[in-house]
Amino acid sequence: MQDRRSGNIVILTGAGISKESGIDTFRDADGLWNKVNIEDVATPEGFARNPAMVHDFYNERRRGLLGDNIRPNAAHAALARLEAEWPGEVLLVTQNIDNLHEAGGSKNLIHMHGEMFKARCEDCHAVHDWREDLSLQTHCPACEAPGGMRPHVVWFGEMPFDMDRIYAALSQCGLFLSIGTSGNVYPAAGFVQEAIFSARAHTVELNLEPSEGATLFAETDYGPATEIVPRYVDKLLAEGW
Ligand code: BV8
Repeated sequence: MQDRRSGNIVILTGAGISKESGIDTFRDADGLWNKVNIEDVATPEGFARNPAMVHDFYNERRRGLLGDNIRPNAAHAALARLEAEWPGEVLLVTQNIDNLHEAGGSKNLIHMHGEMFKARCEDCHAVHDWREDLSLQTHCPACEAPGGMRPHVVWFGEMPFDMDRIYAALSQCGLFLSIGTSGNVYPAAGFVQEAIFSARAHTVELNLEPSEGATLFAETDYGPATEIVPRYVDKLLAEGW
C-alpha cells in the first residue's frame, strides 16, 4: 500500500474540467455530440468518407480554442500546484485535446486522445505543431506530400496514445483521481478498475454529477470543477488521501 501522504497519484481528466473555461463538453445537453454525428466526424471511416467535412469540424474547434477568452481555470491551476508540491509522482492523463493543462502549468501530462494543436501526415507519419486550418490541399512540411494531413487526434476505433505508460502508472499508484468525465469512453472509463485491481488504489471522483462509473469510486464529491478541485487539492496537500 502506498503512503497516503506521499504515494504516487494518477489523475484522469475529461471535458468537464475545461467547461468553465468556455469549451463545450460532449455529452451534456449542450454538448458537441448532440450537434454532430460521432460516426461522421470522429472516426477514420467518417474521415475517409468526407475528409472536407471532418477538416471543417476540427478547423472550427481549433479556431475556437485559439480565442483570447479560452484560458485555464482554477481547476487546471490546482492540478499544476499539486504536481509541483506533492512529494510523490503525479501523472496527469487527459482525454481532452485542448492545451489548458499545459497552459495551467502541468508538465507530467499525457494526451491519450491526442492534441488539437498538432497535425499528422498519413504519408510520412511526421507530427507537427499546428494552429492553422487543415484541408486536403495542405502539404506536409516534412515530406511535402499534399492531401495526407489529419488532426493528431484519436478517433473512435483508433488506439489511444501511451497506453503502456498509463497502465504502468495505474499499477503503481496509491490514488486514482477522476475529474470531469462521464465515464462513457473506453479504455479511459476502465482506468478506475485497473487502479483498484492492480494497485489497490484509493479512488476519488470529482465531477458535476455522478458518472457512469460513480459506484466504483471509494470517495466522490460533486460540483463545478473550479470549486471542488482546488478544495480537494488543498485537503490532499494538508492531510493526504
Ligand atoms: C479503442 C478525441 C481499442 C476526438 C475522443 C466499436 C468499435 C470500436 C471501438 C469501440 C466500439 N464500441 C466501443 C468502443 C470503444 C470506444 C468507446 O469507448 N466507445 C464508447 C462511445 C462506447 N473507444 C474507442 O474507440 C477508443 N479506442 O477502444 O481502441 C483499445 C481498447 C483498449 C485499450 C486500447 C485500445 C478511442 C476513444 C477515443 C475517441 N476520441 N476524443 C475529439 O475530441 O474530437 S473521445 C470523446 O469522449 C472526447 O474526446 C472525450 O475525450 C471523451 C470522453 O468524454 P468526456 O471527456 O467524459 O466528456 P463528456 O461530455 O462525456 O462528459 C463530461 C463530464 O463533465 C460530464 O460527466 C459532466 O457532468 C461533467 N461536467 C460538466 N461540466 C462540469 C463537469 N464537471 C465538473 N465541472 C463542470 N463545470
